[in-house]
Amino acid sequence: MKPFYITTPIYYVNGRPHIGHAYTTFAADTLARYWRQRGHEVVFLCGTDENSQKNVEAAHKEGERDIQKFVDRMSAVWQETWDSLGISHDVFVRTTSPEHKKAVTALAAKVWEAGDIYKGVYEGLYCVGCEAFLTDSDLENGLCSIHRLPPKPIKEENYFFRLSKYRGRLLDHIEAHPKFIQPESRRNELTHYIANAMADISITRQSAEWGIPLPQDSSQAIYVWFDALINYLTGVGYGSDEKRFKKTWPADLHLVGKDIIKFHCALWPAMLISVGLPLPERVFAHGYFTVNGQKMGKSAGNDIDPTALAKEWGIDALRYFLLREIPFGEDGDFSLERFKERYEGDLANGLGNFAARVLAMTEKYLDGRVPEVVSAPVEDLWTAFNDAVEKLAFDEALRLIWLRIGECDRLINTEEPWVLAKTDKTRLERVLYILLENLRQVSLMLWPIMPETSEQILARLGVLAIEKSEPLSERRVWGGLKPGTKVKKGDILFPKKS
Ligand code: ME8
Repeated sequence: MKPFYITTPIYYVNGRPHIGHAYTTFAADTLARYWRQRGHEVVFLCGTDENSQKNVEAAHKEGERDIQKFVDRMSAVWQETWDSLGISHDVFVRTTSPEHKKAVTALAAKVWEAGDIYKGVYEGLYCVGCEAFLTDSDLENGLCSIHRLPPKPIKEENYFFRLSKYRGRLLDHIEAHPKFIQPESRRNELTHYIANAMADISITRQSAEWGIPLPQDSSQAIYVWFDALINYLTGVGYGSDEKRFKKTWPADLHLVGKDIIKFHCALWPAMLISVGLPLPERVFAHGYFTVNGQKMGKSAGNDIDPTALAKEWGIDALRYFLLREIPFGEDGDFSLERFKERYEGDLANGLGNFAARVLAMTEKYLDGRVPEVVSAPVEDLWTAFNDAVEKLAFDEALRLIWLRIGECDRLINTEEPWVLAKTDKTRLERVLYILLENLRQVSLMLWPIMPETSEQILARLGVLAIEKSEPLSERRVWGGLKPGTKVKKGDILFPKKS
């Protein structure tokens, strides 16, 4: 069976990862874990985009003349960051690796043979921040609307890709495959762009001191986006391991921010059609978030380091916050104040308190033993939960879980187990079973989003960790918590900070 193949963008190494990069990567990690938990083979790709002028400038700024040394050092920082944040990627691509370079050269040669590359003169405004030529609609008062810097006027002879030739085919594909670009607002944006604005694109730079040379004219370096997009192929064996490549490609999901949707939904599919490869199934663009209402960035000095936050509050709390707070696909805002509110309210007083209460009462009134199974008194949540995750509505998926936690809290308050312990042991056992089994169900559901917390609760419930157990289809059935199992309360899951 074909593995579920999911990718994040490969990030530039001109700086360290900030919380915006962690956002995309956590979302992709959640989906990778979601499918693994459901028994699918998954290939989850991350990486670094290294042949970029931005990286050269960053190296120079640090006084580093050896660009390769600089990107080696920075790529390691990105890899270490993802490792320390528990990202479960299977592949980490680097675009300065010999395999990637070789495959990019081979693919460019194929596009050339297809007659899709021609020599021309480019005159226009280039923004190094975007690594893109800008059009009028990208400018505000003469500055790049994203980077707020004046673009560089460039006039040079270079090579063009016949992107406009693919207009009709791209539009047909988008129409025939409603899932290809999501959410729908982005799909409409792209359809409009492809139909009205998309033009041939220059895919080489004349004087680039850094980059992969064009095989047919080595005085020119291949444009960083043309090179970077190909990572999604080279990361799974294109040009080096055909068997692996055939098994894995096409990607099931490219996860990107809305800033780079045009590259992924116009240039990239056109390149693939040009060389006769199938297109990715789905590209999903999430929104951008600000920090305390301000655009996040190095120059603004407000880019937030995800590792520092995770160290203080825990990785799972950060994952929870980002995926719960900002509806995936929409823009949002990050503030420490909101983060603390959700930490206290949803995690410490919500999930953490629910788990602690149920486990403590079982210890206290039932000697820590799971009572007899009670048949399902509540509606099955799984279908709604799975639907939400599969449409990448992570906030909705989490809201459903927290509604269930709220129902359980109300059950505790109305049944008052501490009274039942003295008056009605049978009823007490029934109530506690329902609560314990709900806690188990909720933990199984939470695993892709908050893996560590989920494992901790499952361990306290005396059941197996996710990866060591039977398939989820069996585990998720109500009544899986076996009578007699010993449970323990354990430490506080989300300690309060003040
Ligand atoms: O564009 N909010 O790399 P990049 C949400 N190398 N997400 C954000 C964000 C924010 N404020 N800031 C950044 C590149 N991101 C290319 C990609 S892929 C073939 C090449 C995330 O380092 C979001 O995923 O500039 C965005 O698309 C990405 O970082 C841009 O990362």
